[in-house]
Amino acid sequence: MNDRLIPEQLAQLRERALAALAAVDSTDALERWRVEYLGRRAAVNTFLRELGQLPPADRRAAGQAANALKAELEAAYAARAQALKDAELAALLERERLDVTLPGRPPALGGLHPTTLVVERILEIFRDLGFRVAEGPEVELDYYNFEALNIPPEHPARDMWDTFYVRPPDIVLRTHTSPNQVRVMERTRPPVRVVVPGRCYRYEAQDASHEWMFYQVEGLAVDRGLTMADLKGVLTTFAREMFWPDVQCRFRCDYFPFVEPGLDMSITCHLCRGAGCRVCKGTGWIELLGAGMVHPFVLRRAGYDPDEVTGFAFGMGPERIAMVKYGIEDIRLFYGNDLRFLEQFR
Ligand code: FA5
Repeated sequence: MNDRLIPEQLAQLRERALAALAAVDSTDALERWRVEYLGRRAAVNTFLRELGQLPPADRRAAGQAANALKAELEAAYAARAQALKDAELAALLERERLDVTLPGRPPALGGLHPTTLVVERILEIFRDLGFRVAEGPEVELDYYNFEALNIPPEHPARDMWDTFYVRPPDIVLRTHTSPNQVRVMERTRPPVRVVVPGRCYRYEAQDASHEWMFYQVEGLAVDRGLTMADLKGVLTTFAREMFWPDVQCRFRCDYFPFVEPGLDMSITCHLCRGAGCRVCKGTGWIELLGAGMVHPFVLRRAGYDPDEVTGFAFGMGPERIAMVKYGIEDIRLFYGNDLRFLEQFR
């Protein structure tokens, strides 16, 4: 080793090492740098190991200079390592930074089902007319669904209601809400004014106006001296509240074993206002409900005296009412679970 060259060699080494360190941009590169400039075979360590080859007079100064350089490189290494760590942390924070001023993502809000909306409105109208709300079981006894309603076993009118049997022959899924006429009368004394909403089931094919599961709202009023005029008055008032004030109601004779006389009520078609269209099948009328004066047989079965009191009853389909109200042309949309349909009623 040429002693005069020593300071210059160390200075060059220093410059190279520091320049290389400045270019280090990752922990891997930093490790490679450490091995090259501070490792066992690094120039500065080789230099220190070979100090003994220098003339004794030069050794001390050369040793001090080399040690100083080594210390400087170690310090620079530590500083660079820290800087890299800081940069990594800063990048991480930047990636995970929360901008609290960003507009939030609104959660998807649910809404009430159109059937629920209509059932609630129906109940509200009848509450205002002095009716109270009751409920009854969906899994029903044949007795309440049929027999107590004047429909004995083998009666041909059973064909009007295709029935799901839960346990034949005596337990069924109710085919209508009418069993609640008897259930309510059994536990109340007249006067009675009650509406009963709920699901009904029928073993029948689906089409644009028929579902196998649908809702009904039953109505029942029993008191001294109730007549068909009361029935017509209540149902007409209901239709005016539910639809529009000048809605036309049409009552026609119909047959249900548990009423006498029996009738059905239609209203003018909402789409064509009576002119005739696809929805009303050209008739200008849409059938909404069945009704009638409670049959003396039913009153007697429930423990009432038909010579003392009379009553009227009705059963309406909320889906059919919703179809009129919202212009829905197919009942299968109600329980098809298509959000594009349901979201329109939010
Ligand atoms: C009845 O169910 C009688 N219990 C109604 C009644 C009550 C008459 C009290 C007299 C006294 P009906 O089967 O017609 O009658 O049904 C009544 C209403 O329920 C229909 O007008 C219709 O709006 C609705 N409905 C009946 N079947 C279905 C069905 N498959 N899908 C959707 N709605 C239906």
